[in-house]
Amino acid sequence: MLRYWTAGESHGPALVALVDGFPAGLAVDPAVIDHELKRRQGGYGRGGRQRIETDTVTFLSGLWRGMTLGSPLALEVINKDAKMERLEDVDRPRPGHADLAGSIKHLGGVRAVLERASARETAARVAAGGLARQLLSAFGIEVAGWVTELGGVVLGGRAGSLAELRSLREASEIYSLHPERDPEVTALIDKVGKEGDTLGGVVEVRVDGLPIGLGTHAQWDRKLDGRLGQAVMAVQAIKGVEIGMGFEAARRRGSEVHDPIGFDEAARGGPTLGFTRPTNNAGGLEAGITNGQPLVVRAAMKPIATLRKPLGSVNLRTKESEEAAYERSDVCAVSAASVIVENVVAFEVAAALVDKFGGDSVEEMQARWNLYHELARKR
Ligand code: EPS
Repeated sequence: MLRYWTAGESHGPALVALVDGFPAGLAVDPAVIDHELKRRQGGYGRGGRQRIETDTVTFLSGLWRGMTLGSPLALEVINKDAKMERLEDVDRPRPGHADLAGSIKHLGGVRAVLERASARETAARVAAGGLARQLLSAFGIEVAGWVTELGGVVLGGRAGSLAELRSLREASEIYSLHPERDPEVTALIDKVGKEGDTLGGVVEVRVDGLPIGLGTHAQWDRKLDGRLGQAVMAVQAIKGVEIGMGFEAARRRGSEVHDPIGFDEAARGGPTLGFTRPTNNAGGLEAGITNGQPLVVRAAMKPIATLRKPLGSVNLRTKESEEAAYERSDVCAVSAASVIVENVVAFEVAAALVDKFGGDSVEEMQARWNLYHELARKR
C-alpha cells in the first residue's frame, strides 16, 4: 500500500513528506521534484514569501545511489523563512481560514493552528507527488494540470497531446492553455490586488496512458474516484471536485452523458485493448475503475482567505468587533493549485497502480503489468 503523510509548519525549520510502500528499484531524479516545487512557487499573483524561498527536495532516507530501496522515503523541503519562534500570536481570526475553529478545537492560540493550516504545507505534497509521478513514467503514465478559470474568467481546456498542452502552459504566466489571454487575467489580478482582495479559480488535471483496471468497484474506500476526491478536496482552499463532465452531467440526459463503446481490432495491442470510446464524459473512470481513457479531474479553489482589506472579525480576548488580522499573503494562488492538484492526483494514481500490480519492486510490477495485459487481451 503506497501512502504518505506530511509534517511541518509554514515558518518552522522544514516541511517533510514521509512516503511509505514505494517499490524498490526506481531510479529517482530529484530534479523532476525540484521542477514541480519551482512551478508551485510560481504563477502570477503570488506573495512575498516566494521571493524568500527556493524550494528543493533533500532525501533523508529510502534511496541508495539514486535508487529506491523499498523502505520509507523521507523528503525534506527547507523553510528559509523559519521564524516561527519569533512570531506573535494572532487574536483576530481570518474568515475562511482555520483560525477560529482550529484554535477553539485545540483550546489554544491561532498561531498554533495557522502555521500548519497554511498552504505552505503543499510543498511537501508536491514533493511526494513529484516522486510518485516518476513511478508512473516508468509505466508510460503522464500527468499534467492547468488553470481553466480564474476570477470568473473562463479560459477552458484544450485538445492535444500532453506535450503540446505543457508547452502552451509554459507560455502562460497563469499556467493556462490560452497564453494569449494572459493580459486580461493578469490585469484582473493586479486590479483586485490593489483593492486588497483575492481571487479563486478552477484547475484541471489530465492523466494519459492509464491501463484499464486501476481502482475498484468492490469497496467504497478503494474506489479511485473516491480516493481522488478525498486527496483533491483535502488541498487547502479547494471547495469542489469533479470528474469528467462532473456537475454538468446532472443537467443532461443519460444518452448525452454516457460514452458509447466500440471496438477497433487494430488497437487490440494498445493500452485500451482495442476498446474505443468516441467521447470521454466519464473522465476515464467508471464505477471507480479506470477505463483506459484519460483521467480528467477538476477542482474549484476559493479565493485566499487572508485579505489585505480585511473582513469583519472578533478580537478573541475582548470579543469586540474588529477587522480580521492580515499576514503577508497572495492575491491569487490558482496557478500554484494547478501544480498541487496535479501532484496529489499523481500520487493517488501511483497508489492505485501499486495496489493492482504489487509494491515490492518496479521490476515485478512491470512483469505483472505485462502478464495482466496479456491475459486481458486473450479474453
Ligand atoms: C505559502 C506560503 C505562505 C503564504 C501562503 C502559501 O507564506 P507566508 O505566510 O510566510 O506568506 O504565502 O499561504 C496562504 C495563502 C495561507 O492562507 O496560508 C506557500 O508557500 O504556498
